[in-house]
Amino acid sequence: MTLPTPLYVILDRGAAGGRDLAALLDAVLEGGCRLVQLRDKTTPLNDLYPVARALQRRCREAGCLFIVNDRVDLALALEADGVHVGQDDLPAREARRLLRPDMILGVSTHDESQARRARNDGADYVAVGSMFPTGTKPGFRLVGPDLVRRVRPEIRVPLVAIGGITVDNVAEVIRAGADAVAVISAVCAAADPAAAARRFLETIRAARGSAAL
Ligand code: TZP
Ligand code: MG
Repeated sequence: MTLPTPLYVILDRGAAGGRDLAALLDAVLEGGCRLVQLRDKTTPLNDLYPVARALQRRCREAGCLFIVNDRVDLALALEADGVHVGQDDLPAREARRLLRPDMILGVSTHDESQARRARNDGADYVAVGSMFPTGTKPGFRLVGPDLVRRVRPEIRVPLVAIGGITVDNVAEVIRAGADAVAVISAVCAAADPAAAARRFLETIRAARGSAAL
């Protein structure tokens, strides 16, 4: 699988700070993002379902992939484009077994052996982080762009860098070999999320151009 876009925006209710997720999604789409994840660790599933359904519909209209964080059951019920699991969620191998074959499986990893296992368990993309310190994930493990550099040669599935990524440091992780970057606060908590998404895409494009030189 190849990721259709290098910018992966994670819609996180906490980071959105009370802003409506549908409005946030519209802004992110306007900014050019075509890969979105819903991450909501607190809303009861019964309440989250209709919200997720509405966001998914909007993504479909816009030609944007819609991935569900943590919950394989929700992803299956929605027939979402995919699900993203971490090291504390349903094991990736089990998620892969439950998902439809065409659904995307993303897995969060924090070292080489986790990245290898994720790939072997059927991940379509492997997320690595945290690239930089972040206030969004308590207890984050700081691995830096160096982990991207180390796993790049042996992990052939797309690598998504995550954690503390901003427009100012995104070029560094792209040059380290990341295919895409996943961001929460730098877009969801931005005063102008559409402009933030646009600036990310421009900066990533420029970094890719200079990496190829
Ligand atoms: N996994 C590793 S770091 C992180 C997650 C979910 C948080 C990313 O959020 P931000 O605000 O982009 O640093
Ligand atoms: Mg998780």
